[in-house]
Amino acid sequence: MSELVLHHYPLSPFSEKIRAMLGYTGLQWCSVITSEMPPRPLLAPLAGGYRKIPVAQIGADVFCDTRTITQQIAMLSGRPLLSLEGVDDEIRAFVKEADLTLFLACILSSTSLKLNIKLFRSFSLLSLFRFFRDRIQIGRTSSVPRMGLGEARRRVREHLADMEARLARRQWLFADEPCIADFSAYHGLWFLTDVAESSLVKDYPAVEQWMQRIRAFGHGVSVEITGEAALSMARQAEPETLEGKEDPLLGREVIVAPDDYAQVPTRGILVAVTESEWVLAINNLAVETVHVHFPRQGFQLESA
Ligand SMILES: N[C@@H](CCC(=O)N[C@@H](CS)C(=O)NCC(=O)O)C(=O)O
Repeated sequence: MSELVLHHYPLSPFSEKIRAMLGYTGLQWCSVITSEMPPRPLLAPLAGGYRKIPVAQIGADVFCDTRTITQQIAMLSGRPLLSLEGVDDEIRAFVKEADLTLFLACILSSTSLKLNIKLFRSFSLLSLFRFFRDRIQIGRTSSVPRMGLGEARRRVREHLADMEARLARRQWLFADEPCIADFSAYHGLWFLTDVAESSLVKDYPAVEQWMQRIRAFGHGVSVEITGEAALSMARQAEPETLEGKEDPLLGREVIVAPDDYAQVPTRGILVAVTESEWVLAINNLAVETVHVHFPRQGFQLESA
């Protein structure tokens, strides 16, 4: 099996979750920097309509959503605790909350002059306008219950207090080594602290030290490649053989979309159904055939 390719952009919190995990595992990876919003013409042939970031790729297999990406990292690194499949229900529930409600609470709580200055510096005026318009549109079409700034800050503080209590007992949130929950809890706080430079975490010393331990993992060993090179890797590879269970929709054209926000659908032939994934075959001139893996949790599938 060939190397893991990560399609991401520097300011993306969910990408930071994966970059930190790659640093922790020491896996080598190829980095493709993509833009902060569509159009992403070199990624679209690989991921169909799926528009969230990050996306990972191993040859002609494409992994959408960090739920499928972490499963691959757990397998490649031999560390089962890094995937949802390798942990118990309590940890899964924590990750679900951290990746949705708490992530959104952290993003809302990150609104600050410092963040705005950073955004002004990294975008042209026109792309900044497009960026805000894009994110407002994502918010408007989201199915996640809205929360105000006060509510967001209150939730972040509650979350930090819970983490502080856990981290007073041990170095990592649930085990004596990092598990998926540590990386899920980290990325929203990374955006709040390292990108928006909020001081909210300062009142929680055990959390600050834990963040420092995760930062120290770095991002591992990566080589930057172009989007064209990633497409050619997919063209030159065959998708991995799949094992799954029976399903009446197998072999039929289906549509898969996230059920929370940025619900842009992907259309393809359903080629495998497992306990945790739906896999769609997509064909186009740029890649010939790729298998696109979606988690079942947090997504909806319907016949096309
Ligand atoms: N559930 C997804 C969430 C990914 C997500 O929300 N990513 C953000 C960036 S951190 C995103 O895609 N924003 C819109 C965009 O970049 O186009 C996952 O676990 O990968």
